[in-house]
Amino acid sequence: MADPWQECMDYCVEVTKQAGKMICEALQKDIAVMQKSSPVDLVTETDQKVEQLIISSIKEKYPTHSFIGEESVAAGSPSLLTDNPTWIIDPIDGTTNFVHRFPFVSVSIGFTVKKKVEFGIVYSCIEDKLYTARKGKGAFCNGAPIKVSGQQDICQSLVLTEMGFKKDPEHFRIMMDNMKAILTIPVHGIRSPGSAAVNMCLVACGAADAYYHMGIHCWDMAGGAAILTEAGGVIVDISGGPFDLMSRRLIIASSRPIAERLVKEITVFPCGRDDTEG
Ligand code: 2AM
Ligand code: CA
Repeated sequence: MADPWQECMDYCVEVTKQAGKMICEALQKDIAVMQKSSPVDLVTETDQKVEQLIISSIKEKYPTHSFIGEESVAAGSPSLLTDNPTWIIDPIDGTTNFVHRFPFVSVSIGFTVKKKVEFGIVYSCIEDKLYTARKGKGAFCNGAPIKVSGQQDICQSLVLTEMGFKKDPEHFRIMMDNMKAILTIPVHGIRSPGSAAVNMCLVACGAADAYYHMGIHCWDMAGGAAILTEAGGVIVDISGGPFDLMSRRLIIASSRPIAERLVKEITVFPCGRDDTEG
């Protein structure tokens, strides 16, 4: 039987490439920066224009599908995941990197049907790396198959995380204590590339062995989740239970022992849900 979602994926690749081109062109010009929830939560005109381009292109072809886009949600659209085919879009993942021209800036799109991710596309556009994954068909970077490192030993691992926007003192303390606990296992190191979607792809291609984060959103995770899973990675909730796309938190790893060890080391702070806020 023909794959019903392959055509959507092929179209998504084309739209994502156009979006990446728009971002790279914007990087050549002055960037006007605006604030969202706090002085360190940034947005630019390019975030908004790229999301408009992606949503209008897809809507034209698939008018009955649903959309959850970072900038549309910021403007008041609901972020409820239903059984309807749904495109979950981050037009620029790594907006702070974009503003500083720090070279990890991505377009991330995940496509769900009945709340399950069917495919994911992440385009790290400055690096010109296009990551793609269709459920059951493997993960690829620029067309070449990728897989996780398979590392089992946490002491031999490189771990990714991000520092977050909210500077609630208690969250800040837990975030720092978590990093200290992980560094003293010890691990080889902790890195913060600044784009959740790129982080997931770095684990998917074996350049890092784990990534954990509390406070991100479904649009930061949806595309990367498909890529990581298809590359043979493990994805769990920060507490070790099943991963929940709307839960705003995750641990991913190259193997189950590494994921389980991180679950033990990490103290969880509340970060809300995407489907109950705003
Ligand atoms: P963004 O660039 O789309 O805003 C770096 O902090 C990474 O975490 C980026 O992928 C950033 O996405 C994402 N992120 C989104 N919301 C966040 C939040 N509330 N706290 C921390 N990181 C967040
Ligand atoms: Ca974004």
